[in-house]
Order: sequence, then C-alpha cells, then structure tokens
Amino acid sequence: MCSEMKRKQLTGLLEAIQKNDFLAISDLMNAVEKNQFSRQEVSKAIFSNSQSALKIGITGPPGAGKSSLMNKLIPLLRNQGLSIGVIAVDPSSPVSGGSFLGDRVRITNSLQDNQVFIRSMGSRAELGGVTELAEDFSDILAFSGKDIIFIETVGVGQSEYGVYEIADLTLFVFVPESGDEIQLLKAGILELADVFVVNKSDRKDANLLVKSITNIMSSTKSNFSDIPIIKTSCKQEEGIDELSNVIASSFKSRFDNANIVARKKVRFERRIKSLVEKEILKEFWTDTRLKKFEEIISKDNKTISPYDLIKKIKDVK
Ligand SMILES: Nc1nc2c(ncn2[C@@H]2O[C@H](COP(=O)(O)OP(=O)(O)O)[C@@H](O)[C@H]2O)c(=O)[nH]1
Ligand SMILES: [Mg+2]
Repeated sequence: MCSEMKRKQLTGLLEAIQKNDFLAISDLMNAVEKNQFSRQEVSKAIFSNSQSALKIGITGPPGAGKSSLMNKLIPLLRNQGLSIGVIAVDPSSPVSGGSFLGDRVRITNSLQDNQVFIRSMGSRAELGGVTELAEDFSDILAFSGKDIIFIETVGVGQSEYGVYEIADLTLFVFVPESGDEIQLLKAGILELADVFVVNKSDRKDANLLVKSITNIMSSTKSNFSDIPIIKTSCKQEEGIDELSNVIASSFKSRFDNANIVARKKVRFERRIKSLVEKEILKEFWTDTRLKKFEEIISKDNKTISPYDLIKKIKDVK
C-alpha cells in the first residue's frame, strides 16, 4: 500500500477510534501488532490525546485471581461513571476462556457494554516486545477515551513482563496458600508495588500473609504507610469496594498525586532511553559494517581483541 493511502487509512481509523468504534480500535491494534503502520506515525498522531487515562498494572502469580478481581471491579468502576480498557497479557486469555469464566454473567454484561473494551495479548510475542506492545495498546485505548486501563500480566517481578514500567499504578495480587510470594517480596519486588492485594481471603492464613507483608514492608520501606494492603475475596465479594475506591480516587488525583506524576515522568524517560538505544543500534549496524564484521570473524576470532574489532568496524563508513 502506498504511504498516502496508508496515511488516509490511519486518519480514518483514528477518527473512528475517537468515536469509540470498537472495530477501529481492534483494527489499529492488529495493524500495530503486525507492523502495518509505523509506530512513529501512530504515536505522533495519538500521543498528546492519550494522556488522561490511568494505567493500572495488575500482576501476581497465575491463579491468584487477577482476572476475577477485574471482573468484579469493572461493574463497580462503571457505576462511578468510569470507562474501562483491559489488556490481558496472559496465555489463559480472558476472552478465549479460562480466567474470566469465573463470572460468566458479569463478563457477558461487560462485553455488551460499549464503555468496556477487552483485548488479550499472547505472551508469545517476542519477550522484549510484550511490554512495548502493551504500552502501544494502552495508548490506543487511552486515545479512544477510556478512563481506566488495566494491564494484567502473569508473574511477579519478571522483567519480561515489566508491567510496572508501563503502569501509573501497580497492584500486586497475592494469595494465602503459597509461601513463594514472601521470597519475591524480599527480593526487592515490593519497591515496585503501589497497592498490595491479598485475594482469596476467604481461605485461612490470609491474615498471616497480611502480617508478613506488613512486617517486611515496615522494615524496608519508608513510605510504607502510603501503600494500602487490601484483603479481598471474589468468592465472598469482600474488599472489592475498598479496592475500587482506591482505584477511583487514584484516577481522580492522577494529575496531582506526586507518586503518579513521578511515575509518569520515569516511564517517559525510560521509553525515550529505550527508543534511543534501538535507534543507535540500527544506525550502527549498517550493511557494510555487518559485512566487515562477518569478514573479520570468519578469518579471526581468536587473536583479535573485541575492542580492536569494534574499532575496525567503526572505521567502516
Ligand atoms: N476461594 C476463592 N477463589 C477465588 C477467588 N478469586 C478467584 N478465585 C478462583 O481462583 C481461580 C483463578 O482465578 P483467576 O482470576 O483466573 O486468576 P488469575 O490467573 O490470577 O487471573 C479461579 O478458579 C477463580 O474462581 C477468591 O477470592 N476466593
Ligand atoms: Mg488471568
């Protein structure tokens, strides 16, 4: 397709997206995923109009109840007049089955509600690319006017799903039955959490887990009292109200809450630095340099020092 046609197609999609046209949202996401539009072009067109959403990362071990929690939270947030986007980076996708089926009725309601857009994203996408694509998707949802955007990822603290890097607020969901979480907490992960959720509090030992988290936090984190630890049970509908209130009030204060504002700035810096790295790599590895590199190492990879090799490659114009 010629670039003029592409530009017109993108403009058309963006106009439709601003009117909350679901098909257009999903078409643009697919096009970005398949690199049919350049990321630069899309970002340039939507960036300034995608800044008023609150992006919430929701992370935790598989089975902790992340999808169930979102399922319960969505209607409460909708009652407060907030529109919702969900990006599920999860092999057991909420749309195709598994996780969201815990509450079939609610999600069916959500699917008929045009203020709730849910999109799953295979974590099969190249690892480093998952975060970047989730970020692009969340910008598209923000551009479509969604207030709250949930990004659900599996695992806690795995760098390949660095959801905290793209979220304004990160919820860590833990469950009482496993001791692994405490290890993760000790490993410095707690620095990244803005809200702790102890889900499945209908099970025994929920209070013990809350206590462990409190102990670890109070001994290592200075602003510990700012970080809520909320006990929830999707089964008994407990604590969900409290969690939805934390989310709604974070949304309301998103432009003046120091933590959220600082997080946005860090995120922006990180995004720029990572783009610069990519640009520079691309500029460095010209075809002639690659050829020279291959040529040298096919003859000598034992005596030439890597630094000399780099110099030789750099000298190639
Ligand atoms: N007992 C109990 N089970 C729950 C609760 N929340 C979720 N579950 C169940 O835990 C399982 C995993 O939930 P899911 O939301 O898919 O977890 P995810 O992998 O973190 O998204 C499902 O069978 C849920 O019905 C809860 O509060 N209490
Ligand atoms: Mg899930």
